[in-house]
Amino acid sequence: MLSRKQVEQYRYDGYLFPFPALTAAELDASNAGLARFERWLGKPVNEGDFRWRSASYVMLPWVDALVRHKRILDVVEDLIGPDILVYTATWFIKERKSPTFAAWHQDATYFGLDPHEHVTAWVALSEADAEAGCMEVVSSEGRPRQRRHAALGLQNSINGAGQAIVEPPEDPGDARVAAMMALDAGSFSLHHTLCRHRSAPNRAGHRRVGLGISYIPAHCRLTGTVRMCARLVRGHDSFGHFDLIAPPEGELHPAALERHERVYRAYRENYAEQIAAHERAFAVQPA
Ligand SMILES: O=C(O)CCC(=O)C(=O)O
Repeated sequence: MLSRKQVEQYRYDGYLFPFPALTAAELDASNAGLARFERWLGKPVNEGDFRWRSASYVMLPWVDALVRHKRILDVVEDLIGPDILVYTATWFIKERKSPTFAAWHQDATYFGLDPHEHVTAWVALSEADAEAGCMEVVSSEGRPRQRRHAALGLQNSINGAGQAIVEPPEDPGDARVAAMMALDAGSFSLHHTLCRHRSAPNRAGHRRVGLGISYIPAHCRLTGTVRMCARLVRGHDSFGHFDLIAPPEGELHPAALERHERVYRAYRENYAEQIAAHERAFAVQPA
């Protein structure tokens, strides 16, 4: 459970860390699960089609267990309330000594969720320190706001669209040194959907593995036209803004794989729609 001070800190900064979550046995089981998944794929998740980085709780029971982990949900509940959906979960993997990085960005940009209450729990399945290219964050200083982005398709970007904030910094906070969200394996950090974050290449001798789980309260809805799926992981959904998905029937079970394809397609459709919506919202108005 979070203290009042921690909740206030999160509301002010837009991030909070570190929190221990997985036992050594859970961590081993998760890494063994990831190795099985990569054997099935025939390649590292991060080198395969982007679909395999997305929403793997739909087809892998051990990831479903991770997104429902009590220690994670207890903390998330203190921030967004008792009725919790998983909107998506993404593998963020950087091979040892690799140039993979993330440019400064905000998760809210291409998600289209309203209100801005989405929180990401970034769960480390390996050590993720500064050398390994852990996440860096800048405090929102109590004034979070959506910044202008462009989907630049940056080379070596860990984010699908290679998106980056493209507006110039305008306040002293922007120039301040970012906090390094270093994590031990098995622990997690939290960042708000409007928190600016980035990460540097992995200079360490080990693979950096993280799963970013996107949690939203059940009252959140999508602003676009795409009907999306979500997994109810705690409480009740009395809003019906999403199609709730069933737990996987088994590891890579055909029915779960079919469902995953539907979930992923809707995710991509919404994402593309939101890129266009963001560009319209920030378009310079003719004089
Ligand atoms: O894992 C990283 O380095 C970046 C992660 C990220 O952008 C996110 O969790 O939203």
